Amino acid sequence: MHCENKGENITELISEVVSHFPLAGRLVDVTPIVQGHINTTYRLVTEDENGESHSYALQTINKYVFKNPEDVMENICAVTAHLRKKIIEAGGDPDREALTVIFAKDGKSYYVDHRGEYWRIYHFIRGASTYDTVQNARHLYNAGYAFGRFQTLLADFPIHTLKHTIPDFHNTKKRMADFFAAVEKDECGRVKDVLPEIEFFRKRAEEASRLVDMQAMGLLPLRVTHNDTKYNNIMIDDATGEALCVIDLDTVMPGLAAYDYGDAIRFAASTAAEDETDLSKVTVDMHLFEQFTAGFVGATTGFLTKTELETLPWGARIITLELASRFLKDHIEGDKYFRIHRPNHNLDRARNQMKLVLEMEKRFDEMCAITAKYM
Ligand code: GN1
Ligand code: MG
Repeated sequence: MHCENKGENITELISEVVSHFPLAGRLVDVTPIVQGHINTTYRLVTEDENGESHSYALQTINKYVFKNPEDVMENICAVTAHLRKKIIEAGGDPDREALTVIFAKDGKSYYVDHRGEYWRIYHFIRGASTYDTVQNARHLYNAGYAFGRFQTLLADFPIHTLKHTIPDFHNTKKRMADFFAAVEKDECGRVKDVLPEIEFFRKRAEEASRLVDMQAMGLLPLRVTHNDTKYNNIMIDDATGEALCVIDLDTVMPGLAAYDYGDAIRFAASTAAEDETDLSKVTVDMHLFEQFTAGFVGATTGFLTKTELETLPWGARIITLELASRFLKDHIEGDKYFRIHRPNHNLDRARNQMKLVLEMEKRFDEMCAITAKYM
């Protein structure tokens, strides 16, 4: 979805979309929120007749990525309802600790505009912020705890009812096969320029299957996982620094606990941004690694099995390898999936993540020792 590209007046379009939702008062402000590589988000502010303002998050669902937006919303509605119940039972504040979907006036959890684009609205959680980089180590402990708690709260969710909104999303075995298929096809003639990078994946193709194979053998269970545990998908309370709420629930699906853990490590414990091109800056910050691990393991103890906990460091290594391959695949295919902001952006991201894999390989014993310490 990129309505700006279609030459339409976005303000008019948003007013039209918003008129289908029962928001409090009239729309007074729309601000785009630039974050994430997939969906487009706006913060809406309305003012009611008493002069009080209300905030909402308006999003389009990217249909290239999510082929069936209705399934995405079905999962999100079910999961947020479950979280809400659990948070109330635990004496928490469900309006701040979980996302709240605003249903459209026709009772649906989304609105489809005249071009067939899907829109949804959440309450905007006030007094909390998301961050692209870690401000202090304690925040990361809290984030680890929040992502761990997310899985724990969903432990009794009927997992079989979840729709696979992106089939095989973290099937790292299939991801590797898809990557090599794209190399074979070479639809943009870019393969000749990335031969050493491709070799990197050939060497590691087998280890990418490690956890998927363990799951197939019955050694690892499927959990209700978030599947996109980037640090900026956690809202941190401005007042307390607590990780308040897990957001971006589009990819909630059955998955492996180790990949939720690992994807968060990949993003938050890296010493550089995901697209940093000075690769000498990219390594794992072991202090942040430990903080996140302590929080995550603390929140999941008694719930995750011993084998699951033992596979956490592999989760970090393999999910980083997966993402490196996805970025390079998208570069090879002409940048159709991840939004880019400059030429070769996906290639830069791929090289960055490959460097991070190398760093994790070097520090793997240390990563395992730290994880073991908290088990
Ligand atoms: C995408 O759009 P965003 O940032 O929430 C992607 C994740 C990647 C991430 C890499 C549905 O997430 O899998 O890890 O980019 N989401 C999807 O930054 O593919
Ligand atoms: Mg996402």
